[in-house]
This record gives sequence, C-alpha cells and structure tokens, in this order.
Amino acid sequence: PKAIYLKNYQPPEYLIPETRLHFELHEEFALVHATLRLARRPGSSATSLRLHGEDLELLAIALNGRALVDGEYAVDDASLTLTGLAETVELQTTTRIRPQDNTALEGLYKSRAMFCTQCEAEGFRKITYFLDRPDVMSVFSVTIDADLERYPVLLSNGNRTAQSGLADARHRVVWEDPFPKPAYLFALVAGDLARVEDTFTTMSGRSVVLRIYVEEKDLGKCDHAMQSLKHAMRWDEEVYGREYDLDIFNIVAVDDFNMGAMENKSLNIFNTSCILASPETTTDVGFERVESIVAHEYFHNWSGNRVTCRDWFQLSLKEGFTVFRDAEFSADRGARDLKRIEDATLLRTAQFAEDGGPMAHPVRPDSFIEISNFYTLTVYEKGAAVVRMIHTLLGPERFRAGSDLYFERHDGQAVTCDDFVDAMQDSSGVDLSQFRRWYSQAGTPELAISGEYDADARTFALHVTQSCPATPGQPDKLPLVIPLAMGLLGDAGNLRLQLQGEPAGSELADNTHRVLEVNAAEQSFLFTDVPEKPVPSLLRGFSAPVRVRYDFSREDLCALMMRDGDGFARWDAGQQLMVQALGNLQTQRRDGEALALDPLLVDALGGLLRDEQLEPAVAAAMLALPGENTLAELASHAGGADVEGIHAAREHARGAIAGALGDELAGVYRRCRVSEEYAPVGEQIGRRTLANVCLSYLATLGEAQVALAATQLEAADNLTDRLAALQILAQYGEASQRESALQRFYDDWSHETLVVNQWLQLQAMLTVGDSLERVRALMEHPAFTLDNPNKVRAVVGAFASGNPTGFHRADGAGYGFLGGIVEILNRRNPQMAARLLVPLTKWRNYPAGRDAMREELQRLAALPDLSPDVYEVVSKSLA
Ligand code: B3K
Ligand code: ZN
Repeated sequence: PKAIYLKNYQPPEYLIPETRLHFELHEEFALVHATLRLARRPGSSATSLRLHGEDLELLAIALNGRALVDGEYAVDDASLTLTGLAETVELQTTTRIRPQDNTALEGLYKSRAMFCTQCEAEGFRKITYFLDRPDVMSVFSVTIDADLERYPVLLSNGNRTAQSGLADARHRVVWEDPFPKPAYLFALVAGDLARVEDTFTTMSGRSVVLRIYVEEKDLGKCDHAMQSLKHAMRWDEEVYGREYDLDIFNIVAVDDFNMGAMENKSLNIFNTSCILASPETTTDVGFERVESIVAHEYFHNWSGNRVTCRDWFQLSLKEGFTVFRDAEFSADRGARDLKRIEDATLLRTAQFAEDGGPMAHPVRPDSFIEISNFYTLTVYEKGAAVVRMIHTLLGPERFRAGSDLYFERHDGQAVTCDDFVDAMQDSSGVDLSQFRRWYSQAGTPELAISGEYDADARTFALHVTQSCPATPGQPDKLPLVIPLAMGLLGDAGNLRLQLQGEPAGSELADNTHRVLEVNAAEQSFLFTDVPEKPVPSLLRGFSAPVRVRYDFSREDLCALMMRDGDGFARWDAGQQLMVQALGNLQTQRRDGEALALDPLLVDALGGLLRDEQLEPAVAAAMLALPGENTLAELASHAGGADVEGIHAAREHARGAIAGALGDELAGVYRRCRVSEEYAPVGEQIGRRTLANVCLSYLATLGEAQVALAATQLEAADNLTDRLAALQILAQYGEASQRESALQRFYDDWSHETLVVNQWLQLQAMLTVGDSLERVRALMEHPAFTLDNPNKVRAVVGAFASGNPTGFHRADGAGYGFLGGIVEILNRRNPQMAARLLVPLTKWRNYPAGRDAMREELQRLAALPDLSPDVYEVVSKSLA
C-alpha cells in the first residue's frame, strides 16, 4: 500500500456531467448497468482515462453505443482504463457485484433482509466503474428493479419519477436527483420497510415530506428522530439562513453499519443505534445522541452536499464545520455549559491522545494510505474547535456573513479548507493568514501561563508562552492564533476588566470577560486598576483546543470551582483539583503509604451537594471524577500511565468521598429521583444523571447501599435508570447478585437488539473478576456476532478502550485478544479492524505493557494479506 499526498493533487481529466444507473437486484448477485456521459475538463488535453473500480466483474462495455473488444480497454483489480477518447463520450458498462457477500459494508451490501449502500469515502467504486472522487459531481438518475414481495420499498436520491410492475413478480422504481453530487453521496435502499411520515414547511413556505423507514417492529421508535429532524431544519433556517432544497427527505435505519450515519443526498442512512429511540430501549445519553446525529447529517445538506470537498484531504471542510454546527444546535437546544464540558472531555481524552500518538495528523492531513483511517477526532472534533475559534475571533454576526459568503460563492462546487477560511476572511476583513496554521500543523499546543500582581501599581500581568510538541513528520512548530477566553476572580466575584490599551469606560471595559488573542511564542497582557490579587479563570468555555499550565494552588482551584462566573471554568477547576488529588493518591500508593484523599476536595464536593440552587446536571458533571482514560492521557506526559494505580486511586477516592459525604449523597439521591413519567427533557435528564452519580458513589459503601440499586432496577420505567442500577449491581454486588441481575435483564430484553448491545457493553467494561474471560464468554453468547459492527464495538471496542485494567492486564493477554480479533476482521471488515486497533497504538504511553503491546503490533505487521487500513495503522504506530 502506498501513501498519497495532498501536494500531488491534480484535477480530473474528464468530468461526468450525467450518470444513469440501472440496478437489477437478485438474491445471488446484482447487475449494475451504468451509462456515463464523460466530458473532457476544459483545459485538459487528455485522451485517456482511468476509472476506479474494485471487486467488479465487467460483463459488457460500450463506447458511444459500440461494444468494445479486448485491447480497446484495460481492466485491473482497481481500475478500468480507456484510451483514444474524444472530447465527449458515452460509456456504458454492465458489472456484476455480490452484495450478499460484502462483509466490509462498503459499497452495496445486505443488512439483514435489505439492500443498502455506504459509499463515503471510496465505496462507490465497488458498485460500478466511475471517477470516484469528490471533485467529480454528476447528476444521477437511478432505476432499481427488484422482487416486489421482498423489496417493496426501493429508494435512491432525489425525487421518485416513475414506478411500474415487471414480469416475474418484480417491480421497478426510478429516482432522479436534480443536484449534481459526488459519487460518495449516492445511496440506494431496497427492502420491506415500514415508515413514519411528517411534513415540514420551509421558511419560504415549501412543504417537504419527511419519512423515516425502519423495520415494522421499530415503527414506535421513530418519533424522537422525527422531532429532532424538524428542530434541526428550523434551526438551520434561523441560525444559518439555510433552507432544505428538495420536496422529500428520507432516512433509513439499518442494523449493520460501520459508523453512526451517512448524509447521502436526501436519503440519509443511519445505524439503528443512532436513530431509534424509546424510553425502554434508549438512555438519556442515547436520546441526545440521536438528536445530534440526525441534526449533523441534516446539516451536511449544505455543509457537505451543496458545497463539498475537493479531495479527501479536505475532509474537515465538511466534518469540522458540520460538527461545529451540530454542537451549537445541541447547545441551543439544551445546556450550553454541559455540551462544552462533554466536548472538551472528548477532545482532551481522545483527541489529545491522537495528537500525541503515532497517527498524529493535522486537521487537513498531508498524506494518507487509506482515507477511512482519517475519520478521526482530529478531523472531526479538533476541526470543529478550529471553526469555533473562527467564530470566536469574528463574533457571531461576522461569522454568519462569512458562512453566507461561503455558501453563495461555492454552491455546487467541490472546494478546500482554504476556500472556507477565505470566505470568512473576505467577508470580515479579519486577517486569518496566521490562523490557517491550525489546518496544517498537528499536535496539541500548550500555553504555559503565569500571573504577576503588583499591589502598588494595581496591575495584574498574564505572561503567556505557547509551544507545541513535535509530531511525526513535523519536528518544528510555529506559533498559532489562540483565542484565550478568561476572567479574573476576586474575593467577591469576578472583577471588571481593564486591559492596558483598551479605551477606558467603553462598554467592553465594563464587563468581566475577555478573549485574549495569543499569537506569538511569548506575550504578556496587562490588566490595570485591579483592586486585589485575583485568581485568573482561564480557557473559559474551552475557547481553544490547547492545554493550559498555570500554577494554581489548591485554594485557587477551590475558589474558581465554587465562585467563578463561567460554568465551564468552574467544572474545569474542579477537574484539576481532582487530578491533583488522584495523583497524590497514586504517589502514596506507590510509596506504600496510607491513602488520604485531599480534604479540600471533599469539602468542595460537599458544598456542591448542599447547594440546592445548582442545576442538577451541572452538579452531576462537577461531582464526577475524571475518567481513567483521561487520567492516562495526562500521565502520558509524566513518564506514562500506571493503569492499576489510576484505577486504585480513583476507586479509593470514590469510596472516601462516599464515606465522608454519605448523608449528603443519600439526600440528593432521594431529592433527585424523578417520579413523573419518563421524558428525555433536560430538567429530568439532569436529575436522573445526578441521582445516578450519587447512587454510584453510595454503592462503594456496601451491601445496604447496593440494595438501593436493586430497588431502582425493579422500579425503573426507563433504560437510563435500569442500566445505571444494573451496572452498580454488577460492579458492586456479590457474584450471585451480579449474575442473576444480568441474566434477568437479558431475559427481559433479549428481543430488543439495541438493548442487548448495551447489556453486552456494560459487561465488557466490568472490572470485577476476570474481565477478559467474561469478554470471551460474551463472544460465545448467541446475541453476539463478529459480522455486526455494533456488537463488535459493544464487546471488543468497549473492552479495549473502556476497561483499562482488563485490557492492560499484566500478562498481556488483553493485547493478544484484541490482535486476534483484528486479524479475523482484517479481511472481513478492514475499516472496523483498523478502528479497533487504536488502543494498541498508544503503546508508548504504558510503561508496563509497552513491550507486549508493541510485540502484538509486530505480530500483526508480519501477517500476509494485511488490508491497507490495518497496514497503515500498524506500520505507522511502530515507526
Ligand atoms: N460522513 C459520514 C462518515 C463516513 C465515514 C466513512 N468511512 C458520517 C458523517 O460524518 O456525517
Ligand atoms: Zn459528518
């Protein structure tokens, strides 16, 4: 496998203004008749053309109506080459493909009884010969023939323009999509599907039919997705002025899907786990996930489909922007601070780890071997953080003007990240040239900040130094533009700020919040008229994807945690206090001392529990200790993570907190229980989350408290409370209690695949007993199959990334287990295989397991027949 480079980008020699496809779907195979109108790109003088095509059996080929004979074209396992081409030609091919045998779930494949497609990024080439690259946009017309009884519903992009009966109890449907699109947005579905339907009236008064197609049994689980879709459509009109552009919008749910969902033009295809929702089968977090993914895919209609990517190096053009859009949508729908907390946690835990590891790459990568490996946290989440920083630097009005200009300038085009920034720059007049480094420079920048108070001069200076560690291929880094949102905390609350150089008495000078623009390696900011020595509140709202180092005392952190004006900063200060406290416990444990948790932290948490004014959801977030993976990521800087030590420290802290604050925890648990009928609304969600956080602390205290979980499990009317209780019973209950609760839950819910998947996942993450043994047994369970990505993620993925002590057990068996699964999936589903491997690639961060992890990677590297996906991850992580 060879790498391809952004710097070698060449525009296509031919374009395909028009594509006609005719599918004949059968039980053993499918025939694809394709008619492509090819037109030489203005400016090109090429007469030959190489079309992409993989796993295709070419049955017929004709140019301008004349069948080609051997020698007039060339076919290999990845392409079809034509020569002697005129300026415009019509190419007709017939290929035979085998969707039934397609276990990679890329191209046209079968999920249970239905046919469906997944073409992004390069799956269309497994359907027919084509220029399968996003800068070739074509108008598609699609004819589908299939058995009427098995496949009464036949869908593709755009509008349905014809339908008719055929011989042999078959039927035909024709779809035409008026919008030119790249092949990755093509979709086809055929199946026996039921649907729910609704309508939406757009801001200009057009009525759009909305349909969600599912298996009959799931009809009752579509409401939440439908409501989410309508909210998203309205929000995009209100916030971005973007209206939907066809008369119909379809969503289809499929069980076998490599990721969450796909934004195919007017025919979004979803993993059932990201679309179906009901109180019995979906947790609060699941409801929120459905809403945000429905919105995300819908928003792609403009940020992705109407304006798409020139090449796959520009993936963040659509993904970073669309993640930013969906995050703002969720923040507007719910609680903004909480959404920022969730996103910052994800970035700090997983994206920072990516940035610090062997696969580190810029938001716009320079090269790749297999693009499927670059649907990463860096491209998505850091990409979104980069768009957010533009939003912060420009402010909402100028950002909106920039996005208007972007959509107007590039509608119908395939463009680059630079085009996006150009639009923001041109409309605002803000020079973003230095800012662009965020797209090309990999690694997590670090701000080392110190504060200096001068009581006589009444000034407070912030000295800021920025740096960024080297990443593979990028030894030297340049200073970035970093918006640093901040405030200063005094004894009685946040101080009014006056920055030196700022006009005094202006509206700005009056408030307590600033965004400092850090753009040099070293800089100072001087605040004047500061009446007392303040504690700085830094990186409010997680205003940039950076690490901040500031030598806060524990008392400073407590002050910020209890009194700062910014919700995110309060949470963040609490987390820092916890990280320090947990670090001390680890040191005590290593030195064989008695473990003693920082009393200041316990007091602060007690204060939170007693504060009845604090929103429950915020209290829940502030009470939760940083996760083991977050702590491991932080430790990767200080000589590497001690998995056992982290786990032990965290468990000790949980017990100590519960021991000291048992009455408060029990009181809040009682006060927060929701007695109304379940609804996935913010107020209830907050109370449930807080109650379950309290319960999970209490469970560390012993049998009597574990019994509360048993009661909750019996009484619950929703999956959130049930799963939380089951987790506690399984983790803290006695063995017999654990096994019977798990068995009973399965017996109750074995008919609901999505619930069973969550049941599998919960067990894969239990740390009692021999986790690996448990996981092996789960893989033998009738509910498990390696062919379904949701199951693989629930068991293997959850174990490798969500059960650190199990995965990193001292004998290395966890690594061998994961490697074995990757070996099996390497050919069957390369995308899944490569993704599962990610935890092993972090081997340098784990001193104890380092050798065994590396050896497992070396074993994989030596296997014959590695897919490009797995090869890339393995070889880069060993380099
Ligand atoms: N664009 C798709 C992801 C496709 C992944 C292909 N391996 C979903 C999304 O980001 O909206
Ligand atoms: Zn997306």
